[in-house]
Amino acid sequence: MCGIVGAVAQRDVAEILVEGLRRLEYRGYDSAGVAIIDGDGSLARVRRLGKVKALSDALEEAFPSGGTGIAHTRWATHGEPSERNAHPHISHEKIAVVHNGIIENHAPLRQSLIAKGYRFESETDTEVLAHLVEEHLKTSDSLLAAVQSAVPELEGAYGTVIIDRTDSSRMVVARSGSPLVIGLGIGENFVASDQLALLPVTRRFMFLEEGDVAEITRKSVRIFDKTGESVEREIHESNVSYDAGDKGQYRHFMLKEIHEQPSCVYGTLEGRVSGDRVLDETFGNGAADLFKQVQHIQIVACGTSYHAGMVARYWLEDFANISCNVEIASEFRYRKSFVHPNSLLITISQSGETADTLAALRMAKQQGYLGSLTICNVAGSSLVRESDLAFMTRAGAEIGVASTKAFTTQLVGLAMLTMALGKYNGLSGTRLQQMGAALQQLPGLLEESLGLAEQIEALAEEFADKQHALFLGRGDQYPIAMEGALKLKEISYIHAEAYAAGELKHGPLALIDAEMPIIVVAPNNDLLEKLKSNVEEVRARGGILYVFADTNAQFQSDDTLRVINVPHIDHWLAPILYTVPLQLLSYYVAIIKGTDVDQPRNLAKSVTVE
Ligand code: F1P
Repeated sequence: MCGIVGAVAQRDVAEILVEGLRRLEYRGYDSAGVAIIDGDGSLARVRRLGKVKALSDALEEAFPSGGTGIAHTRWATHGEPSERNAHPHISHEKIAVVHNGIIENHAPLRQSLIAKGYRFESETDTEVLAHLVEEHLKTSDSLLAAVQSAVPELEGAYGTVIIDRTDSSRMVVARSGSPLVIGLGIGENFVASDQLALLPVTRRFMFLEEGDVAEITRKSVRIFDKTGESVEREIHESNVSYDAGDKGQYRHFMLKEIHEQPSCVYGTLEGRVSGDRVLDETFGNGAADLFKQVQHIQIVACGTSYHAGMVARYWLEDFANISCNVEIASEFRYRKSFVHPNSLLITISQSGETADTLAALRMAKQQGYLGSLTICNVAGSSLVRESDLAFMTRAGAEIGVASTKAFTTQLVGLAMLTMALGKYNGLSGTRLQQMGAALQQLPGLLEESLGLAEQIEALAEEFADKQHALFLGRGDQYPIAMEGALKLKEISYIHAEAYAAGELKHGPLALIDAEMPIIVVAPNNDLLEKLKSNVEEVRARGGILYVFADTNAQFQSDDTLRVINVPHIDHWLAPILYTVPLQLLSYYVAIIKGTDVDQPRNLAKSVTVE
């Protein structure tokens, strides 16, 4: 979603800001802008609808000089995507503001500011913030004090950076609900909504906490918590490596990330599984004590991460003998749910910043859970910091908006959790040994499954003119069918639905005809024979089937059924392996359709508003 970059330096910062925005492009946005206090103390603001490239082209002719500036990529919430609604927003050519999140009480604030004589140029909630700070500045002796007195009036979520044209020595930042990280340089300091934006200029970061307001100058950072107390925040040395321009040999980040899965899975397992044992410490300090007490699990997540949770429910109940519920975070957070005794709350999120998931965690903390664990790919993210335990997937930065390697490594984390909990709940030593061995084989099998790319690329031709597609699976492959359908929707814009194959006759069979491709995930498990019957039901009604099947599943290709053989795997881990061909299918269909694979329309990588 929206991205923020800010800088206070001696050197000109325009290029640093634009490069920062470029590194945040993957998050999804529709317009971009910068504001810089130039040498003669005026505000130079440039905004463009569309890509950061359009902004940098506009800036190319005369890069505004100046060492203090803010920049933003906007993902529209209030007001259409347009140059007028793009950030930064300005009050009286004096205050400039960039903002992530939503100011929920923007309407009454707007009315009261209009009554005080402020004129609004945009339809955004953010412009309220610019005028509000200017109003408070009239009765405050510094920008910091003005922001501190303005923020209690705000309802909703914000990560914001504010500069004042009349004082280029500082910027003031505030965080509530939208992440901000301060990057520490030598004689210069920075801020961003994601450390990736600042990696070219620093590796030293301080993560702001909820309610923090900070004043950043070239040589100092002063942070105040929500009570106004001066506080210190720990400095983290980042080891994230990411070159925004580096897709390597690949045409898109998504394809690169699909191909990285064997090594990411290997990295996620490394040093954490030995024989039949998953080291409890992998989940954080105190995990063993907590795991021994767990009798129930509640999983909360959104989108692709929710599908990982759905797979985990099968595993946790089948192997670890622990009851488990899974719910979409935006639903969970707004209803009263029953908390079973000794329940562990698990959140799953690639970004660690998803607003609904974070809100669900915060709500659950008041409800008597034994503790909370997050499965996450971003160290230092809000979910990681606010959860009791964290399992870090080691997928590396995922740039493609549609999640791929983050998903498969989440599943690896959940598989390891199943073993770790199973150990305390009657999972036999022999089975644990087999599971450990199967995990170790997974990277190699994933590599093998990538060998299907050429075959799937050819197959994709048959999908490109379709309007709809149906995905079918049973048991722990049902969520994989859902994930396959989501991927196809996200990047090819083809309408796709997933059904548990047993549900076919309860409705979707009515849709079957030769225009509706039906994709089936068919590993060689206990449900294979049932699934075969479902396949016949579709065939009998003229449907065209594409079956991703275990080499031993004995499906025969013919005019109405195409078999794509997937390597044989311990059926436990089949959901991870079968994800890969479905990712490849949506990728190649999207390529034929010519969509923006890495940044699909209307979607964002980090969904920091609800
Ligand atoms: C959830 C999610 C992703 C999806 C996209 C938008 O995010 O729905 O699954 O691929 O990036 O957000 P998260 O909670 O896993 O970060």
